[in-house]
Amino acid sequence: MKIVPDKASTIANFFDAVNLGVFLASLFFTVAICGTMVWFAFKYKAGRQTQTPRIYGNNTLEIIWTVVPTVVVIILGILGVYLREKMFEIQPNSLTINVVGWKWAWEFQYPNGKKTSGQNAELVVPLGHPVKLIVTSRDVLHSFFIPAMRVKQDAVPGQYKYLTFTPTKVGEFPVFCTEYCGTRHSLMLARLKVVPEQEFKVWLESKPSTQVSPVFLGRKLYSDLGCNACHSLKEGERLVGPSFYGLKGSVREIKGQKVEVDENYVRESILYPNQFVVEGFQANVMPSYLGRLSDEELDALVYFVLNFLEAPSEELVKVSLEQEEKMDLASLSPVERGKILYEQKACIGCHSLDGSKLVGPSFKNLYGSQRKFQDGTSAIADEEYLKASILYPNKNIVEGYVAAMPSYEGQLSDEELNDIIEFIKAQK
Ligand code: HEC
Ligand code: HEC
Ligand SMILES: [Cu+2]
Repeated sequence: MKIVPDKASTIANFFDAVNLGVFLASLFFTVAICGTMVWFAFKYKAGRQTQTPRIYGNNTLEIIWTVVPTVVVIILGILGVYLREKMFEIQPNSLTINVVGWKWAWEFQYPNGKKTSGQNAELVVPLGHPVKLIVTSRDVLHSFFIPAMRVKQDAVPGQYKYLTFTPTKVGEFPVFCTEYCGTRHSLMLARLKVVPEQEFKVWLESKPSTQVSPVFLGRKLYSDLGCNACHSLKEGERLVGPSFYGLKGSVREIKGQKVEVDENYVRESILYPNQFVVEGFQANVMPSYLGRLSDEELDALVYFVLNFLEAPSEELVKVSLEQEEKMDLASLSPVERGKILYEQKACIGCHSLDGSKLVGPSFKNLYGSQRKFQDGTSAIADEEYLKASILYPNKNIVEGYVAAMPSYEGQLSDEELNDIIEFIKAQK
């Protein structure tokens, strides 16, 4: 029987040393205190002649038994804090793997989309390479525990938590859920498989073609949901919102507190954009995407926003190729072409087609309707009006909205403008 699990990560030895230190310190004081107690109980038993000496204070003793335990506890405390720092230290070249727990299995997703899941799912990692796990849950609290790596992290629905380790030993190690999560909790197992770097590469590349990488999906959502209308990917480019370039790891101030931008920050920004507003930008401009994304989509979008710079460029090329394919469709009707522009020019981010209010008014039944403006004037939404609204959006601000729409002057050809207007006219 093994008392201590395999030591298979860089922190394992140090972890065990600290653990042993705590254990020995506890053992020493337990024996010293209980031993003295038992010894005195015998020595000064009732009926015996020996009497306890009368001691009226002993400064030397008092100092020793105050100072020694204090020093021991402080040393253990410092070692513990240092160990904790080590456990969550993120190396810049880490392999990032998403870990999702649900009743009752773990799922692992790699940057290229490869996924393993189900009972006894395999978490394959390369030997000697730092690994960062982003842990979350789809239902209740779980806890992700790899004894051989000496790391453990809660999996909390709606939050991203981290775990890092660097494996130092090839082999298979058990993974547990250590938070009671329902009847089949004890079967919520997985296996960590540490393999040589080369073998890992081969394994990672052998993926069924249907799997979509989070970067690819995230990049697609970034366009499809119209984030690109307001957020650039270029350094320092300011649109309606801040650029995503360099967002990862930068510091934002929320309610007077400095927080580092991480997965949780981005997730909150997408679901509750008005909870904290970036300095120098307008509030109430970004629409909430709460309820508009599946869990997988949200994970992918968050991943993309933070990691697109490090993403394999072929993934990004694949997206633009797919979009070009869509474009190569001269045979389409103006309304169909207009729909593509509606998506590509990011009108979709601010204007719905089903009557619901996003950042801007819905296009449903817009054509031919009476429009009221902030300054009290009004107009009928004819073709001229639509054209002016797209080219000079701030001339008339529709009642109940803010001036958030960018001008498309010079960004659309006459033909494209015409197609979009035809598309808007068709929204009945
Ligand atoms: C209508 C314009 C608009 C759209 C569309 C939009 N955003 Fe925003 N976004 C903003 C503005 C303005 C801010 C800054 C003010 C704030 O924090 O609310 C912002 C802030 C953010 C932030 C915080 C950025 C930082 O620098 O701290 C993130 C992350 C973000 N948006 C992600 C997204 C994603 C992802 C999408 C698409 C699903 C999206 N946004 C769509 C306007 C938009
Ligand atoms: C960043 C968000 C945003 C984007 C992107 C955007 N719009 Fe708008 N749009 C608005 C807002 C807000 C209004 C209402 C305020 C105003 O009139 O300027 C508006 C108003 C309009 C109106 C007038 C609507 C009415 O009810 O009278 C039209 C037409 C329009 N937009 C077309 C477009 C088209 C076409 C695109 C894409 C090429 C587009 N918009 C992209 C935010 C946006
Ligand atoms: Cu569990």
